[in-house]
Amino acid sequence: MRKHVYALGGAGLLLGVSVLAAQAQTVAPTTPPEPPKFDAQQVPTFVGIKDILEFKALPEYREPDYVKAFVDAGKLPLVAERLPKEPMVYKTANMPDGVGSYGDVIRHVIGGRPEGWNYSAGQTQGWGGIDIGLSECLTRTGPLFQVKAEELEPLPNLAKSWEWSEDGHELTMHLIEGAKWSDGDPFDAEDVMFFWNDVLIDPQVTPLNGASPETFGVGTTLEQVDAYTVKWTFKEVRPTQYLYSMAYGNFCPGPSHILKAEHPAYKDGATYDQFKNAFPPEYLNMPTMGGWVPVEYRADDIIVMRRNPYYWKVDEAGNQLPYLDEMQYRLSTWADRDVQAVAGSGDLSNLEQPESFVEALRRSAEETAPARLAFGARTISYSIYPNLSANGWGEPDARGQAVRELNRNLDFRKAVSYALDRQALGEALVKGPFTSPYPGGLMPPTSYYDNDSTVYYPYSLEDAKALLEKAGLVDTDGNGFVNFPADVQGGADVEITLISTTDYQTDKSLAEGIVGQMERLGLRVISQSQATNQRDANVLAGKFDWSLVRNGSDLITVVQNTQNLAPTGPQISQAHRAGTDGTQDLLPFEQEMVDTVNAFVATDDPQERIDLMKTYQRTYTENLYAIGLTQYPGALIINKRFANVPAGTPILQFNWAEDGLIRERLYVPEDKQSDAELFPDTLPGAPGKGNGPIASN
Ligand code: BQZ
Repeated sequence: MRKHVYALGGAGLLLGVSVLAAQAQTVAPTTPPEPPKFDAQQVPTFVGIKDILEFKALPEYREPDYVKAFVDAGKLPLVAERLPKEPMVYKTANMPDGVGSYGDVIRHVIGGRPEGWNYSAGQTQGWGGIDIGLSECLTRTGPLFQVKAEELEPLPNLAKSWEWSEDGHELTMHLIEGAKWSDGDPFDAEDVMFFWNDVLIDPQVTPLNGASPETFGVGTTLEQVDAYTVKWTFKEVRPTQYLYSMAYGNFCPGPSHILKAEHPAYKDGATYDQFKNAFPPEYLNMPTMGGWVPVEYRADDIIVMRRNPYYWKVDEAGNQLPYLDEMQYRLSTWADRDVQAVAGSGDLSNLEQPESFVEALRRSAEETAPARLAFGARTISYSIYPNLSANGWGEPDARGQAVRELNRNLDFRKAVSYALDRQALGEALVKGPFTSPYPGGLMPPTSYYDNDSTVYYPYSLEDAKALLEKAGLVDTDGNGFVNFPADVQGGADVEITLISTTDYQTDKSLAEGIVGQMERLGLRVISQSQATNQRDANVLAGKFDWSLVRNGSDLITVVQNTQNLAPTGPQISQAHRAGTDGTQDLLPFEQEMVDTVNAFVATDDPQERIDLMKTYQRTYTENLYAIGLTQYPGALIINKRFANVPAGTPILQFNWAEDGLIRERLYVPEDKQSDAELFPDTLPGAPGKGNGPIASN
């Protein structure tokens, strides 16, 4: 494919550059417009890490009566033997309603569909809190929204403590001792080393959420010291940043005693595809370190989970958690999740689709409303990510390659940004003070956000058209859409595909809005809307021109998934991964973003980190690494019968509310408990296809 430099190549073109293009921009970039006032309805009670939990042995432990029946029937060891030497103990003072009572079910509704239980090999369980609940990780960050800024650091979890070596290159981590998987098999360093060696390091395996070795720093190593101790060695000095990366979604080890048996490195003749698909949804009682275990799966209908009798967390009274006996996931749509939550037939929803705001607000304001609804800060945002790879990522055809070259042209990206009427895009979702134009980059809720370092290209179709021409695109056949130069694609109309998911009305509305606004600019954009699992697979494989993305916690917090803030490794960025030769053809501004993010990870100096993020924000928004669209607050909807709901739980910050809520501490007072459990008084049975829950007798 012959490389083409638009503005400069082909004499004819220069002549084609009209006076319009040559004239200076009429509307200069500014700082972002002031968002409409919208106060979060609840603020967290800020505490220190030590106020939330600790690890210690207690004089005695308790369990639900029906679980005791399993012990009496000889089907389970004593509760004290099922717990680790020092369980995690949640502090009562941090539990809004204190020590809870056992019983009842929480009924989730989700829009995803489980591919299987092999999180380590990249299968989704359907999102909506399933994978979060099943995947306990080395550290935990979801609940950090309630931690004082000056004490902010990841919570211990499977790793209960750690210490740095003198020179700051080694981090020794102590795992909980004597904990078991939900089938009773011991959890230990073997599980952690299997995840490191046979999942992360193994190039043929990528866990869900896409962690790679570089997620923990280029050149980082991990070794086992003993059964409950592992040691990290980093190139950087004291990169505390990586402790956040060890939380959900990146370092959540699976049950090696089950996974190893199917892994090609240990099972002769097995393929990686067979390994990935070895645990389909019909395979039940899949061992987990989480609070609940899947015991029933009915396709397109429901997943039911029952409490994990070996769960390694307790309250200060010694009650083994969780309090809730059952967890259900109705397999429906994300929009239905909102409807069922406000109606009371579902129990929880992250109200994240503005199209549902007005009805949800109206219904939950009624006296008789079964659920309470609380808006948080503006942490939901959408952006267009142009595919910036020109060296083969996703094996683009000639048209695709030509679009990649355009995407890599700043004038082109500016033209697209100027042509976006972000106010209109937001108002098309919902009227009122919810949405606000979003330039891209870091979002205001993070303390690292600096408005003066944020470049915003205001809506100006005139400037957009001038820049499009400056990028060498003119409507040569007069059909209203610009064409490639004559020697590219034979001067055909430029056609750009915008990939998005069909699973959210918001994504559909925004995609339609973008297509319409680009048509006004004279740019033909074709919407390619796919089911999430398919969309995710295509995006990971680089098979897209533009991708419509709901941004994650990295741009909200900076400290969570920091490595995702720039293409810091070959398999990290969602817009620019390695090409066919394994290298990344980063543009100069991308390299500057990578260097800035790596410098941020490598320093503990608070002021230096603030300054680095100012540089990051300016480089990102000035060069339009991604093109921001709109931002708005989400609201947590939860049934009023639940207690211990932390005030001000955001639907998304360090992680989704399904993590932030600490669901193992949620309970329903006995007098409010429902009879909605589907498998009362049962526990998970043995792992296996077609198995299910078991009774004590
Ligand atoms: C929350 C979340 C919990 C993934 C998913 C889904 C995937 C993405 C994102 C959200 C769903 C819910 O989001 O929308 O409210 O419950 O699950 O995991 O959008 O398609 O790949 O990143 O988290």
